[in-house]
Amino acid sequence: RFGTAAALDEPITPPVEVKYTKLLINGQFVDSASGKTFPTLDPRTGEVIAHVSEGDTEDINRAVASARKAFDEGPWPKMTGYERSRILNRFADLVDKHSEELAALETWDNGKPYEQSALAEVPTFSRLFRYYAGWCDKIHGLVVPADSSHHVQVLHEPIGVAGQIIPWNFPLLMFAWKVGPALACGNTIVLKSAEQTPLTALYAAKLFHEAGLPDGVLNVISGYGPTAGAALASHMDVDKLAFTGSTETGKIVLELAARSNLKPVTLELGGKSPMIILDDADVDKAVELAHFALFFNQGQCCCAGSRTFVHEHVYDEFAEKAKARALRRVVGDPFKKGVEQGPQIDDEQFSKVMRYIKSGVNSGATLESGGDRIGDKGYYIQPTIFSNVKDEMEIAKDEIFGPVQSILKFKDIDEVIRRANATHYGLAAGVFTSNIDKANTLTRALRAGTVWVNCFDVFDAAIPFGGYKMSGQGREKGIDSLKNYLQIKAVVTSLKNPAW
Ligand code: TXE
Repeated sequence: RFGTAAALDEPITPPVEVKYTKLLINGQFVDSASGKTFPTLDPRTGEVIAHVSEGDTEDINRAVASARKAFDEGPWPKMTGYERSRILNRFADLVDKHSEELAALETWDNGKPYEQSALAEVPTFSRLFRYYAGWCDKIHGLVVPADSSHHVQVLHEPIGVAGQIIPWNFPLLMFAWKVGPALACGNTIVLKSAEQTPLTALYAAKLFHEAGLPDGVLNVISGYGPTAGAALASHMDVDKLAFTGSTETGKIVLELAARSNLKPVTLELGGKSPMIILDDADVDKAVELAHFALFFNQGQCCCAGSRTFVHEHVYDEFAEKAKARALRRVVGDPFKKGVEQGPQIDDEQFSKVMRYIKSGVNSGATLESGGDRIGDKGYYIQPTIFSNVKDEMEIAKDEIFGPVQSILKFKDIDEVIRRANATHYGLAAGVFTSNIDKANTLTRALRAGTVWVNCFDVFDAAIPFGGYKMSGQGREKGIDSLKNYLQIKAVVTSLKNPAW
């Protein structure tokens, strides 16, 4: 079952070595001021991959000073857009050249299947930078009419030093969503990676310098949230903060930003996204899509379709087939070919997911499949399915962030709209139907930043992503992401001769 046993026998040796473990400040790899390091662990075994320099307040101060200098003295913000675009494109070329190493590091540090890293995430990573390279020389302001005799220009300027805090579930992609627009607009950056996955951010930043990025423009600090992360969020010389992570921590960083210098904050937070299967659905296809929507990336997606609402007419057939699909899911060493699911990221997330599985059982939901860990080391969890899930159960309300699918039954569209929207979250939603009118009703009624119709997790560079309600503020990717990194200046000039 779960195609696991052989895969878990002996961990495959990752085809890569760890080259960069220090902090990257002002173009140099340096030790942390305290000299401290922390271990980054292999989720397959819980063993140490490498010891990484542990940044704290003093390192954040050094990194911000370097980003400040690079912003104030240039050349980065003063370069032409075309020059900046060439560096971003050169970086994307280097990523493609080193794609296998990057993919292997990502999988080693995070536990996601190597095929996913190599075939989807690293190519998407370079694609995102090419997208933002395309924007560099197309960012411009406006001339607007005035009632009086004035010439009014609206200038779009880079906002300054951007602080960016990213999570561990998509270390490379979250790096791209943050760094891409900030650089395209001419800003400088201090990025704090997640403590669970510091390796690929350091590698990518090194490639950026090889591509010709001036020193100080992109500084990368590895370290913990309440220390390095909080120091960045509350820094008086950081002009803008972008954060992806839990809603709980999002509130903390927003408060730190407000209490320090009122820097504007974009937040991309948790979710409990509905995946709605209507009664006209081809059940086999719906099962596959809903399976992907939830189990992709070990269920560790902010937009995971974690409330699978199925119409009562197809409910029993769907639940039966969803169970069969979960039992076929191949779980194992993420470096092994054909593996669909690796381990959870760490002990904390593993325990959280196991706790929710217990909660599902105790609250009376029907455990259709899974429910246990796999093996006795690392953080592997069986693909788990609950049917007969009720809205008030914890597993239907909280973000589990693991391979646990909850299947709920509904009778009609008005009911499912009301129930799907009855959450503090509003990140994404999925709709599966062949009826265009029902699809249109749902896409407009659902209060979520993205609604996928007959698809899920489509993440092109140009598609904006972000949440309603407590799933966040602002949008990343697409044209909207640029607004996060621009300051708007109105220049009003008196016209000497209004007639002309
Ligand atoms: O998140 P945190 P964690 C959700 C998911 C998961 C839960 C907890 O439900 O189970 O959050 O995960 C930094 N000041 N998501 O604990 O704490 C931290 O170092 C400044 C959803 O990993 O939000 C890391 O870099 N920074 C999600 C980042 O915040 C702080 C992705 C995220 O960590 C900080 C990950 C502080 N006081 C988890 N405390 C998504 N939206 O995709 C922590 N950090």
